[in-house]
Parts: sequence; structure tokens; C-alpha cells
Amino acid sequence: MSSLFPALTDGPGERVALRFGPRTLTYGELAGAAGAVAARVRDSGRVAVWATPELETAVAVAGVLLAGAAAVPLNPKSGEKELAHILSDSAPSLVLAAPGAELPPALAALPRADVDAAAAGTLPGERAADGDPALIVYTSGTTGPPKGAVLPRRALATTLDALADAWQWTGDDVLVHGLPLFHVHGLVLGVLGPLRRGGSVRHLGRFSPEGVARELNGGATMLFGVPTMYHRIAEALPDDPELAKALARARLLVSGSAALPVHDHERIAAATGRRVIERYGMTETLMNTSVRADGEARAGTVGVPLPGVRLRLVEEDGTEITAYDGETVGEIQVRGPNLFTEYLNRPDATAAAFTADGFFRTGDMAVREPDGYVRIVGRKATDLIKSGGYKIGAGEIENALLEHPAVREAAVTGEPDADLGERIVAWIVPADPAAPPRAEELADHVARRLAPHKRPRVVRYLAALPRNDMGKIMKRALADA
Ligand code: MCA
Ligand code: AMP
Repeated sequence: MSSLFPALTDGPGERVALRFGPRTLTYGELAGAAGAVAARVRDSGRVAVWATPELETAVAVAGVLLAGAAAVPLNPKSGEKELAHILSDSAPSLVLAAPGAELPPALAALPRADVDAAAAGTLPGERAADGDPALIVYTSGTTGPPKGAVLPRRALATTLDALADAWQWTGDDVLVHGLPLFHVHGLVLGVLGPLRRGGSVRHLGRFSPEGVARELNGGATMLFGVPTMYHRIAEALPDDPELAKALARARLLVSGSAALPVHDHERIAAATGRRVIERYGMTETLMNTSVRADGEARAGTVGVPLPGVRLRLVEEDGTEITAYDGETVGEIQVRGPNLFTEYLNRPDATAAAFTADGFFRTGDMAVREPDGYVRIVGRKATDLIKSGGYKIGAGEIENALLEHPAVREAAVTGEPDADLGERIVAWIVPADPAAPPRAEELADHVARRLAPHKRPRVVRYLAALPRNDMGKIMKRALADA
């Protein structure tokens, strides 16, 4: 196996690799700190990482990968039910955390190792194979608890190298972002990406348009964000000349994880003269398509398939659509070395996700324009909600709501939201119509059980849920109920 991070051994050791607020690590220092983690986790199999937006998370994941083990990034805001599921499903042998991080009781049974960012360990020789698991990232489905997508080392390497080709991404680039570090976007693209190129990442700790302006005006060259972040930038631009200047001087502005509305594209272009480019990916597939740095940035499209990715559109019955007419809609299916290998402990779900000829069924619906640009027009499953760039399964929230004693029936839908893309709406039949549970109480309940980003933003009360003759909830009828 070739090295995932050649710059750790071959690059200039004094170059800055990571910057989180006032704290930085050069490649030389990162080699020492990650080397120490690698020595600690060698032969540990799966290693949980308490993925706070701090330097230690990046060091921990790099160390686990250098050791040839697999990292399971944990959302530090995961609620008790979600965390218990992820821990029992992935069965990590220890948890890595930043010194001082307070871990919840669910993790008390696991050995804990604190990451020492100042350690001077030695880099191990990499002995893992391309197909060995590198990351297990939990992702929501329409029903049931999140599934662990097993991402092999090969997928990380190929997706990052394909993006380097599409974006002319080099070791001279300095990336800025404020994305969470327990999902593919922030962790794989946002941290492992710069490290694989031998470049730098500056993490904001928490996203803000001011932080973006400061870093882009201070030498950063690229910005990654979800549409909600670009929406907030577009809102701030009219009153913030520093922000407009910062975006104008960036080499590349990239949006992904959900569709960036054309209105936000246009507002940013009008205020800065720069076009945001979109790329399309998924936890299971890493990146599939992108607008190229040397291509035309066309609002509302996600560009062309990345090198090595085979992408096809298919009809409901699996027939391939050959038209490049901008109007024939089909499901996107992809194949390539960028794909995950399986859902952990879920052979049934893994089998259902692939076609007989090895293509992954994304569930995303799209058309192809005459020049090959892919335009995503929707999603097959209405029970998957994208809010703030997070994928959230309606069934998971419904199950959590039904555990609340004041809830008799629950249905969850997504409705359009200018800031979040979609907001989560809970439709509740109270156990006692005279004393319905308060909306905040239900939001807190879901935040505590699952995660704060899964909490309903709106609660609507009904006497009964609309059902068909089979007793199935008719979600499309909810808005008229
Ligand atoms: C609010 N909070 C609560 C509650 N209400 N906490 C507990 N109980 C409650 N009832 C807290 C939150 O924890 C948070 O805390 C703060 O209040 C605000 O939360 P929230 O409303 O969620 O924040 P927001 O302002 O709506 O967040 C917008 C955001 C965020 C920053 C854009 O949605 C975000 O980071 N999205 C990125 C998602 C992402 O990376 N997706 C990639 C997956 P505190 O103040 O402490 O934060 S997709 C992917 O990886 C694929 C491969 C791809 O293509 O990229
Ligand atoms: P996740 O499972 O959280 O990794 O989210 C993957 C999903 O995000 C995809 O299946 C798409 O529905 C959506 N997605 C990612 N990037 C884009 C994009 N640029 N435009 C539209 N949807 C996107």
C-alpha cells in the first residue's frame, strides 16, 4: 500500500499542516503527534474518535490511519440512543479524545487515550492494504438507526486524488472551513484532503462569515461549505465589504452535501464576481462528480463524473438512460474505487444497495445535459431529509418521538427552508389532546436521544394522522390535514 500521507515523510517538515484557532502543527510536528497515536492504537482494530472541532481530532484520525487501523468518528453532540447504537454496532477497542474532553457515560466502559498534540512519536511503516477499512462513518437511512459505511483506504486515496485533478488542488493551497469532523465532508475532504496534498487546513472551530473573511483575506485559497453556510455568506455580503473582498480573492469556493439554490449562487456572484462550484458526493461513495476548476461553473449543476467514477442514470426498471437531453430523469448509479465496501453488520442493507453489476444505487434523481453536466432534480425517498447539509432519516426521529410518553402517534417530514434547505417538521397526535407536549420539550427530547441537528424545528398537532386503507401514513396528505 502506498502511503496515504506522503507529505508526512517526504515533505518540508516546517510547513504548517493544521491550524485550529491559535494552535498550529507543522508536518514535522504532526508526524510526531500522529506517530505517537499510531504506536498506541497499533493492532487495535476499530478505534473511536471523539470528533470535537479541535486539532486533536485531526491528529487522532491521521494516527489511526497511519497505524493501519480504522477510525470511527463520533459526533460529540450525539444523544444517548444514537451513541449507544454506534458503540454497540462498531465495537471499538478504545476511544481517542482531546485532553480535558468530557465523555458521556456511554463511553465509560471503553479504555480512553488522550491525544497529545505535542508528542514526538515515530512514524510507523504503513502496512495496511488498499482494501482495508480506514473509516466507519455513520449515516442515516429512511428507517431504523444509522448504518456504518465502511470506507476502505483505497476510497480515500482515489477520491482525494480525483478532486486534486478536478480542482487543480496542490500543496500550495490553504483550505478554510468550519465543518463538523464526524462526516465525510469536513473530515475526509476538509482534513485528510489537505494532508494528502501536503497543504494546510485552517479550521474555524465554528463556522461564521467573519471567520471565513478573516482567513481568506489572510492567505487561505479555498473554502468548503454546505449550502447553509453559503446562504449565510450571501445574506451577510451586502453589509460586509471585507467578506466580498475575501471571496473575490479565493482560488476556489466549493459547496456540497446538498443543493445550493440558484438564488444564493447568483447573489454571491453579483457581490464578488466569483462563482461557487458544486460537487456531488455521498458518505457511501465519497465524491462522484464536480464542476472542474477549468470548467464552466453553471449554477444548479454538480458538474461531470470525476476521474475513475462510472456514473449512469437508470429508469425505475433498471434500464440505462442514454439521453443527454437535460430532461430525461433517472436514478444516479455509480461504480468505482471511491465506493464503500459494506454497511457494517448489515449484509442485507449492503446487498440491497448494489445492483448485480456492482453499481451503487444512490437514490438521487438527475438529468444529464448535452455536455455531460449532471443536474440533480430530487431524491427517490421522501423520508430522507437534508437539513443544514446533514442527512436525517424521518423514521429515526419518529421512533424517538414515539418514546415520549405524551406522544401517541408521530410522523416526520421535511419542508423547504431558506437557511437549512429543509427543516424538520414533526406531526404529533398527543396522548392526551387536552395536554399536548410543548414543542421545545419534544425538540429537547430528540436532541438528547439522537442529536441536536435532528430535532424538529416545527411541531404541528393533529387529532389523527391521515392513513390509507392499509393503515399506512400518507405523508403527502399531511400538509392538508
Ligand atoms: C439547539 N441546540 C441544542 C438544542 N437546540 N442542543 C441541545 N438541545 C436542543 N434542543 C444547540 C446545537 O447543538 C448547537 O450548539 C446550537 O444550538 C445551534 O444548533 P443548530 O441549530 O443545529 O445550528 P445551525 O445554526 O442550524 O447549524 C447550521 C450549520 C450546521 C452550521 C450549517 O447545520 C452544520 O454544521 N452543517 C454541516 C453538516 C455537514 O457537514 N454535512 C456533511 C454530511 P453549538 O452552538 O454548541 O454548536 S454530507 C457528506 O459528508 C457528503 C459526503 C457530502 O456530499 O458532503
Ligand atoms: P450523506 O449521505 O449525508 O453523505 O449525503 C449524501 C447526499 O447529499 C446525496 O445522496 C445527495 O442527495 C446530497 N448531495 C451531496 N452533494 C450534493 C450537491 N452538490 N447537490 C445536491 N445534493 C447533494
